[in-house]
Amino acid sequence: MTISALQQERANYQPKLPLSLQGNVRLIEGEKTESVADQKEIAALFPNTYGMPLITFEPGTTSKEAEPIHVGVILSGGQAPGGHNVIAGIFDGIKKWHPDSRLYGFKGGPGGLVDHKFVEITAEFLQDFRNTGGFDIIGSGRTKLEEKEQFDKGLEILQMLEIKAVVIIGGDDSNTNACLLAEYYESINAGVQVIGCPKTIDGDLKNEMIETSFGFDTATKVYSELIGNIGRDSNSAKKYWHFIKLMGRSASHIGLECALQTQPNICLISEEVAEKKMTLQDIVDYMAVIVAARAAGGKNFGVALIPEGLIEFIPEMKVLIHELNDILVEGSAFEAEFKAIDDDAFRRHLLADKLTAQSSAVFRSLPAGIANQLTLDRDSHGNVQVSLIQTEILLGEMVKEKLEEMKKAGTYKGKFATQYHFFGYEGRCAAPSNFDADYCYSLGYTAAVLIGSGKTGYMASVRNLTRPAGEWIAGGVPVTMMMNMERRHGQNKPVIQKALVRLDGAPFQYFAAQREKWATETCFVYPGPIQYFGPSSVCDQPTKTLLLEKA
Ligand code: FBP
Repeated sequence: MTISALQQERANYQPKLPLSLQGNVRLIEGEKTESVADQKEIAALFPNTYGMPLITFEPGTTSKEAEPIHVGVILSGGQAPGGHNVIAGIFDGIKKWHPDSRLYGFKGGPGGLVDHKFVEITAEFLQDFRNTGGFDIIGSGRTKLEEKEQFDKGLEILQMLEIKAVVIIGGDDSNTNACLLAEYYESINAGVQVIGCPKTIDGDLKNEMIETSFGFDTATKVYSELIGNIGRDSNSAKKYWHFIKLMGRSASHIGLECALQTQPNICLISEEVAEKKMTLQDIVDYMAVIVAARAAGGKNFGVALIPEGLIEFIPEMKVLIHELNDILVEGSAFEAEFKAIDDDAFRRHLLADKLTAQSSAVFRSLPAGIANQLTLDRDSHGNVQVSLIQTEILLGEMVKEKLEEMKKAGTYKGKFATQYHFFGYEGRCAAPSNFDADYCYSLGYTAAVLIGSGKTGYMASVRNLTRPAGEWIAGGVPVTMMMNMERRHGQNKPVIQKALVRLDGAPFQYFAAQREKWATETCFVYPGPIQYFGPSSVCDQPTKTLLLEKA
């Protein structure tokens, strides 16, 4: 493999570990835990892994007589910077435990376990991947591990390779499934431990014990660099409004963090839209008023950030999308008839007639292109794929219409020209920031120590993250502690609670207190690219979200 000069230098970077993991480790068990809600139901569903104590590691004095331990690792879901370092941390951790320990990677995500596709991760193989972005070392996938048949099939290969533990690196759903797997293997005395690791650029897997998911730091730094560059371009040419959609599926953590970093004129927060029950028109009016106010001051340019999941948080759109999902069920007679029609306008007309009066009016009011995007193929769960909907264009076109009305009414004088962007894939495989490089390595190492301690059903947890890495607190949190019951596909299911942006939280409150000033004045900040070498004040800063939350 040919590697860049930066990658070569980064290969030599030794990620930092918390002090407690640098030598022999002592395990401290805390109080027994309870799930965040629905304790009775969760306890009944997880009789073997419910209520376990919190675990923290401290520097120890004695080392235990250890046997080699074979471990399997799986990367699950969307890529996030630092995944390779989690694997490096597990590898170094189990090799320290015993040099004859082995690490196997299941290829292409959870499906690799079921289909018995694996590779042994050796020191030489791993070397080129240390401190790099991407999940290409073993690949990732979105197969859901939730059926007994899958667990049994997986057990066959685990037993064949004498694997005693599996680490699942994933988001909330993958870690929920890791816990189901842990519970099942305990219930049949399979002798296989399962440990989870918190991954997702979306930043929505967090709680008291998991301060942030890995990848969020690097991805938001990459997007902030790009947004800053665009802000500077906008402030130089002074002729465009840039509408930028940002990844993050449901939660708006990415948009909020990027706003805190770059101080744009507008940043929509989906959670606020839902809370205030804003209509699409309310959002358009809010944006148009800001555009007009800037134009009145001679500023016909600006930057607006739009979270990817916005559309589903607008109450009327949510209802419309649900109705469309029901009408366009894959394999239904109507879907077949609908797909056979060539004429888009006729297709939309046909659909609009099948909707309730309110949704039909909303559907008919949408620009044709967006209405068509809402009818595209559903995902494997029958849901509309929000990342395919060009919300930034929808809003840009609607703001333009609104401004034309305002012009006629004499309340707006200005020029409105737009540029559209979508940032998502640009940040998911970036070389991890020093923060993510250290955090991920520490998470992997923590997982190895949890395995060495015989634990199962835990998620690796590394806290105190706004302090230098040496002071981070490593340990384990029972996955059941983060669970509640939620309605999924018509059934009550135990799931890890998704962390949306809290409107009473410090990051949002800070943003809300500044946004009026950022809207009318031009206060852009240009963060520039991630720095890997240089002063700590530039290279080792965690996200503003984390700093405000922990202040
Ligand atoms: P995870 O939740 O699996 O980490 O994925 C996050 C994400 O990057 C979202 O932000 C985005 O909506 C989605 O993945 C895109 O999925 P895909 O990679 O399948 O296009």
